[in-house]
Amino acid sequence: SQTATTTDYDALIIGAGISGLYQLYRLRQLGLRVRVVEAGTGVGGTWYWNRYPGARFDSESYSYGYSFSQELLQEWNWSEHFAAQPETLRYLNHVADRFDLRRDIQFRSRVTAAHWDDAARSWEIALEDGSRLRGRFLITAIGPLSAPTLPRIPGVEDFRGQSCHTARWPHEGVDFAGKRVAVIGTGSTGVQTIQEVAKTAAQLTVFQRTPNWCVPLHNAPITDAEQPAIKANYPEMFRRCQETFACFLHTPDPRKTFEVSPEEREAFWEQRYNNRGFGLWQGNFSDIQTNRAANEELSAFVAKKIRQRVKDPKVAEMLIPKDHGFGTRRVPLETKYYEVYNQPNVELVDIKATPIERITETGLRTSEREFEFDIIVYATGFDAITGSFDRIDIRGVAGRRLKEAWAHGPQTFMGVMVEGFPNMLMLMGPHTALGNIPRSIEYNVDWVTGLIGHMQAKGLSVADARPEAVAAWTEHVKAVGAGLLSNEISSWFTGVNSNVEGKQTRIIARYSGSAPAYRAWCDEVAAKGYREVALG
Ligand code: NA7
Repeated sequence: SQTATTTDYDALIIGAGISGLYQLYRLRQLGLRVRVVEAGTGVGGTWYWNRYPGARFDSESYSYGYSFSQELLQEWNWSEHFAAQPETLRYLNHVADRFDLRRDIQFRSRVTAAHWDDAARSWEIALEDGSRLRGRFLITAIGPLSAPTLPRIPGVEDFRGQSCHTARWPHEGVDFAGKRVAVIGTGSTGVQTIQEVAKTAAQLTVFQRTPNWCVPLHNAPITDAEQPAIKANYPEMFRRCQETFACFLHTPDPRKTFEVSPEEREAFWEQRYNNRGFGLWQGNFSDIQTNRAANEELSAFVAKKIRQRVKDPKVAEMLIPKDHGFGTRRVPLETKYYEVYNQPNVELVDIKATPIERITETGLRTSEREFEFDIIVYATGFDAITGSFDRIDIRGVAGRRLKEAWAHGPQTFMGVMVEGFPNMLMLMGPHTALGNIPRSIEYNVDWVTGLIGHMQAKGLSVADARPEAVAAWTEHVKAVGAGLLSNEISSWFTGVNSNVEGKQTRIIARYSGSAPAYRAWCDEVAAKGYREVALG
């Protein structure tokens, strides 16, 4: 509306997950009036929605928590090196309570539209129930993996048993005991689910389109003896996370793969395979993600492990990826995943060879067979990175739609701003460095808070990225992504989702350079007074 000149809030934040909670905390420190709108009935974001059995960290728990409060770090005890979802959700609820965040959050509030009002220099958002809110700044804390996608297979609505996407898991849980269960999808979610369901289901059938390279998580409880050492080491540990490529604890080896002898290489990989977490992926030789021959060597090592662990050689071959090398997609971490296929109650179906033709009332039908199930689990992933934006009708200056602005791939300034969408600030938006997500989030939030604080100090109310800054950033994103094997492979890293119209071709969806390089760029923009941003 042309007449409205006041705003209800200084800032509206969409989402009460890890980024929304911390952004609220930081903006309060600036004295801003902030409202968080959250679709769920509670805080936690990813950890609120993804309640499927076996959901847990693949990053070390202590490296994943917030780092901004010494008191919080010292009072919270993680129970395992890789905590399970219920514990993480408890942690995020604890954070919300401890910092009294809930009074500024409204739940059950899904945002359907967000429109920039040039006259009022503010954003107006609409909720599903028709209500509207206004705010000077619009901060999207909507997560890179929050728009779940069901498979585009005919008959999905016909199934009469229980069916569920992993990211829309019922709060009361699902009992698999004695049931005939299908799991569709073998990404990191599918792998975690399958391990768990196989324990109680009468019969588990896994429908696999593309196998992934999975390696052992090696989870363990944190002992009473370890706890104080972890707490004493926090500053050093977070410093290490800031130095690594993607903020994980694992440091790459500076050597190149073929600089060491085959025996030494084998021993090095063996050691990494037997260690906790992402070591084999993030802590490998420096050329493993760029040198094809090196990557093939490593892939052969992991293939050998799969063959050793799966008894039926035919099944083992089905589980070994043939179309992409190790680490070129997100590496699922597992706990006895491969051994599941040695169980008599578990069957693996290759749906590249025999595609699912239809979901039926009683199960599903492949090109070869009819199956009956009590439960179908869809572990089919997300319309990643841009998908969470696409489902909100976001319009900037002159009513321009964000979805159209990004029709040929996202264009942003540092993944935080979009030209023509003033005062919209994205946390974990496209072309941001992802990696160990809370580490990246804290940086993003601090940067956004810095910009808003700067504007506040100078009495400015509108910020828009300059077109040349967007062009330079988009070029930089392309440049740092060149030569990375992962950018030549279809996955959510490259914006491909077979279940979403128009997302069949690869794009560069995320910033694939190093986190330190990302931060250096953003730090410099702030240090030089935000010259790349038109402020008014
Ligand atoms: P992913 O990694 O995108 O995995 C989705 C899985 O579902 C993958 O195996 C897909 O096969 C499969 N899929 C998707 N659509 C279909 C259809 N239509 N038919 C059969 N199979 C299908 O999602 P996740 O939830 O596992 O993980 C996402 C991220 O969340 C993860 O990387 C972590 O960072 C947290 P495909 O490989 O496409 O052939």
